[in-house]
Amino acid sequence: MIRKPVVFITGAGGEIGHGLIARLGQGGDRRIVTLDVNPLEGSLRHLVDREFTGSILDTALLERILAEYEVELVFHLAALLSTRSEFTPTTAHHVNVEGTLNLLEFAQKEGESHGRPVVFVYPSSIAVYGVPDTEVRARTGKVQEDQFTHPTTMYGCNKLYCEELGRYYARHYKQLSAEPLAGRVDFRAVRFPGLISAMTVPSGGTSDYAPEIIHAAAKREPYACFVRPDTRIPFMAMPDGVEALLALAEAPREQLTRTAYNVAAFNPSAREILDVVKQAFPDAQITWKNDAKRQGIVDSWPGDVDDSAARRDWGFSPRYDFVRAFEEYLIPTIRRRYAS
Ligand code: AKB
Repeated sequence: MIRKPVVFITGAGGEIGHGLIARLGQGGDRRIVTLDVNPLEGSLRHLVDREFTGSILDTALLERILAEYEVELVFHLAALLSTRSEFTPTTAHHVNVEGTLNLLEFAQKEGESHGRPVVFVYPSSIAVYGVPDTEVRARTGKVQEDQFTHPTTMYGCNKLYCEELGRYYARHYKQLSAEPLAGRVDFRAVRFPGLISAMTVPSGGTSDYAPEIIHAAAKREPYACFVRPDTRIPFMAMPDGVEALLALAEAPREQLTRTAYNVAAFNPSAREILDVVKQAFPDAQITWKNDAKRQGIVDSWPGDVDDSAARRDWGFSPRYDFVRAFEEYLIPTIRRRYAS
């Protein structure tokens, strides 16, 4: 049987998967195979060649996909996000760590079977950071990749460790093994800030307050924001997040000087987000109701990150700053979406 070359996306039905499939589908030149615990939304189905409904913990299912397809590129998006992971830390560890290990093994075997390294793109997160206190946070400004990597959440620990696992699969096998086919995983990670999509509302994250404010206002639903108005973390509009994944996947290996790269676009306070949303939706009913646990999580994340390595090595350059993200992407798209 001749296997078909494809891009493989796990967690395809989630926020990033939604944007990535829509973007890859525009080009139409790549065959897409997806895996998600839930069936894909109808609007995405025609863009994918084959949809598998199942878990990344199901190694028999992964073996089946391996036997049928020649996977050249993996976007491993499946994960439980930070707030959700705090409620079910051992489940988070199973899904986020063991699931990633399964996918790395899958990629290693794929690479061995077709004789070329498989590019493995992994969305890591600003959750890998644990800034000790607000004074250090204010004093530090833009955090670099190797600073404060002491996460306070299970999700942050999982993401940081999986970056290291990816590094192991990419480098350790190559250096220590006598096997000519070793080092078949070309692992690349991007540390995302909070992502804001006009098309979907996230679930289980701690940066979710920003998209939740915007979507609630557009739907004319009341919303109680769970962080203080002065809370400030980095964010990015989803189209820039998707472009970042694609640009990192395409970058020549020899240009990459790191395993994991910071990326960011703007870092408004929750109050600044509310102000622009109120201009667009003057009837928005947004109140403040602090959740100490979730506030503690965002306070441990940096107020901003230094993404100069991503800009230098693979040309990361977000199109949307704070004003453009709201004026040209979020507000008009969300308005249209709920109007229809
Ligand atoms: C979360 O809030 O858990 C995610 C993230 C910042 O990785 N959005």
